[in-house]
Amino acid sequence: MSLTCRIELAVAIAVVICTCACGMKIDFSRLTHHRRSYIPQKRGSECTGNPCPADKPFLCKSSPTCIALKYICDNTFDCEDGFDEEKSLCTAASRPSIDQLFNFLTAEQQWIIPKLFGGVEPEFAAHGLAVASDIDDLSMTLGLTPENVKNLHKAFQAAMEGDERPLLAMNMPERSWHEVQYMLQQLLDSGFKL
Ligand SMILES: [Ca+2]
Repeated sequence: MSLTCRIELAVAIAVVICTCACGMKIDFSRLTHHRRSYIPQKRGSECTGNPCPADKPFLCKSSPTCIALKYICDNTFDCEDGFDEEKSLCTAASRPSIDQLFNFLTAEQQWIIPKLFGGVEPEFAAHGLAVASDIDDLSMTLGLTPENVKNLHKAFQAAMEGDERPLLAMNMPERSWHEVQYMLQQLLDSGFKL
């Protein structure tokens, strides 16, 4: 993902959170105009929109400080509360989008959902992959079995080593290999840990 895209995504997250200074959970579905059925929604009547100027559109969470886009996720705390460097915000900003992950998981769902994601809905798995920091985090979010966790380790290892055989043993169709390897590598490159 290009820097521009990452910044746009970070801003989208920020707008979702910051235009509504009500302490809400992030509504990730709004980042991708995707279905929102599984994301808890809560909107307070006191939400009035983002008060920041156009050149500093990012509003910190617990202070009225506005900062420029270039200071989001740049490893320096610019918000007093550190919100511009918050882990979940920066993780989501660098990952493949939820729509990309959803489309990928839907295309591969016959084998990948039962083997790696405990049979959950592709939508739920996509959300988990977009925000989890590592396999343990993902496992807790999705309620995965030890078998799923073992398979996830094998799958990421296979992608890193360029060896499709462990995935073929999980019923991955041979034609899916390059797409699967690409997506798993994208997740690793964006900071997803094993
Ligand atoms: Ca910063």
